[in-house]
Amino acid sequence: MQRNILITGGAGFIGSHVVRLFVNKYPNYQIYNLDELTYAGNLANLKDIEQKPNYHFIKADIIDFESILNIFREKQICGVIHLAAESHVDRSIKDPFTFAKTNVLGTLSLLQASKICWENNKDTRFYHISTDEVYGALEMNTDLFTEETKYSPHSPYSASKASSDHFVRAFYDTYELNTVISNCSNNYGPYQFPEKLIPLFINNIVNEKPLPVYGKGENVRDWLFVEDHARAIDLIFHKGQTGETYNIGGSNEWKNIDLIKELIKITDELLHRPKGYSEKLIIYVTDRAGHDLRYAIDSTKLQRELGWQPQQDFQTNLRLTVEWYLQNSDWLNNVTSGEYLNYYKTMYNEIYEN
Ligand code: NAD
Ligand code: TDX
Repeated sequence: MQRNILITGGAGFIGSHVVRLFVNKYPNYQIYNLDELTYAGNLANLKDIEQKPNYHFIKADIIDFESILNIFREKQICGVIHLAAESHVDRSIKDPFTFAKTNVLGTLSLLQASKICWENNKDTRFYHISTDEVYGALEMNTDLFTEETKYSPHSPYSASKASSDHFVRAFYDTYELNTVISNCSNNYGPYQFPEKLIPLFINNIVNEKPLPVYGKGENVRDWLFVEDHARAIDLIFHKGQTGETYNIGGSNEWKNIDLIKELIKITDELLHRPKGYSEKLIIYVTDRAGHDLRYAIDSTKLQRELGWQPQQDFQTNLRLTVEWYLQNSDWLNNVTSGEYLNYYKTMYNEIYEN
């Protein structure tokens, strides 16, 4: 059956993996990648599939409701996988308005267009991609986030994502829109913008730049390989129950400082540097404001109901990720020039001034 699917944010990190999976796996679907190409959007992430006949790119801003409505009508969109967002916590602390606009108003604009266009069509689905950060922070060695955990966002980023989740549920409750939501833990893998911990630190190790650890490096994150997230998204889009929420996580908790030492070990080895050579680059900097102590996801529901399991182990995928960044220095150099450099010089003035 032909389906016209809109994937928002498909030029970003996770979105590009989802677009690639859908374009390759479902040749009978028309995949429309809608992306505004902000600093985080990069069409180079999709070079290998851009010529495929079922792939189409649309440059548009999700906040622009009239344009979104026209696109829905013109392309006869019947499914949405919504990933477009401002996604970096540190940026949200500096500029919360952009996060409210994109993440809240942008999501509302897509929901409203779906509601208007899908009134007489039952074969539709609005899938909203969210984050574990909406649940707040966990204490060390205690519970995990389940789908029943109360929302308690702390950063402007997580508050904006929580708000967008509430709008999605409101459209299900009020208009019976066919919605589904997933909340995922920290992703890592190829094509991640190097402002996030893993690609930033790989890049800095390569260039022998400081590795700024926030606070004492004691915070814990649950890391999931991006392709495992993309496969979960495929399953949930096709088989998830309407109105439901699914947590996605790696069951793979790492204290930041332990993960950083592991990254140093792998990267130094691949660069043929002496063991522990780059540990001298670690510097402890002022903690992130409102820094959540620990995230950890219970994904039992997704495993039990839809049969999802992460593939391969963390060590294999982390090594594969480091190798990818080392082999794709052009990609890394392109995204770490211009606006990015200015941003980092302002963020870490004292660190990067030399
Ligand atoms: P990203 O920042 O790499 O990509 C976001 C994409 O959205 C970019 O291509 C950007 O150009 C696009 N975009 C931004 N504003 C837009 C607008 N107004 N209109 C159209 N396009 C716009 O993000 P990511 O890390 O790939 O995250 C994707 C989604 O997954 C987000 O919704 C994020 O909240 C969620 N998520 C991310 C993680 C993670 O670890 N990265 C974990 C859980 C959930
Ligand atoms: O320079 C750094 N130093 C540092 O110690 C950076 C960039 C991060 N950190 C710490 C902060 C976090 O405890 O590393 C951890 C991971 O940081 P990020 O990569 O910024 O991710 P996080 O804040 O945990 O949020 C991520 O996971 C959930 C994504 O950015 C979100 O989009 C996603 O929703």
